[in-house]
Amino acid sequence: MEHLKIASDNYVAFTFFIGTMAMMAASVFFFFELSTTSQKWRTSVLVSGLITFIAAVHYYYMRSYNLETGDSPTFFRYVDWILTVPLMCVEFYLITKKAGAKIGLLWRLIFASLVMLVTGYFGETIDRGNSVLWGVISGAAYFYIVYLVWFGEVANLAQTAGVQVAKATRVLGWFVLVGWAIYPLGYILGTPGGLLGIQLVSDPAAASHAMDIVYNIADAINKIGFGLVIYTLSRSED
Ligand SMILES: *C/C=C(C)/C=C/C=C(C)/C=C/C1=C(C)CCCC1(C)C
Repeated sequence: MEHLKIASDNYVAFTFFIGTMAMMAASVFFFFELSTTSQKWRTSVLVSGLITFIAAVHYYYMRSYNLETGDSPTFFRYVDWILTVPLMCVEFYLITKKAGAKIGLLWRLIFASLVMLVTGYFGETIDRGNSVLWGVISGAAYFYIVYLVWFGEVANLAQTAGVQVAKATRVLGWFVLVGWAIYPLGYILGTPGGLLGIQLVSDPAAASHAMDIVYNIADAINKIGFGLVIYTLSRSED
């Protein structure tokens, strides 16, 4: 097989490569730190490591898929998200559990995240002609998660779970509000519906490249950043 080289102006392949490395390094870090993590936070830090590890495996695959075909690995991107985003919901449940979080809250968060991702997948692949409609439904599910974390049950429980949990939940809330909002931006750049029918990038290849770069940057920020907030919490006093 021909040896594939990343061209110096191939930012898509480059961000897939950096993403793979970053997710691998973060996983090694979280897993190794487990041995010095107190019992109370061990599951939370383990889940942080699982999130970046699952992403590392997908990124390893997506990196070579993209390099060999030049295409966007949309299917595996969504497989990754469908596994990792619910695990981020698990993190919210785990840190508020001691304050009385019920399993129903976890299921609601997971259900909303699945609606958000499945409708996004429809808009990107199966029914691209209606990408605005699917994007709006996905956005509604996204705002429901934002609501739960900022004003709903997660926020209320975090208030009674101690200063450190409240602080961590607030920072994670910023990740959900700002870090996760990068994804709809990638979707708007990459789908034909664009933003309410306005196509921002008209060349289809350039649009799909823009989308991949935005998603790759967002994944690194959100998965590793989220994990580090949990890690910091595990090193706090309460
Ligand atoms: C590690 C992966 C994460 C945190 C992925 C998060 C993905 C989203 C928040 C995606 C959201 C979308 C919308 C809100 C509307 C358009 C379609 C999506 C799926 C890109």
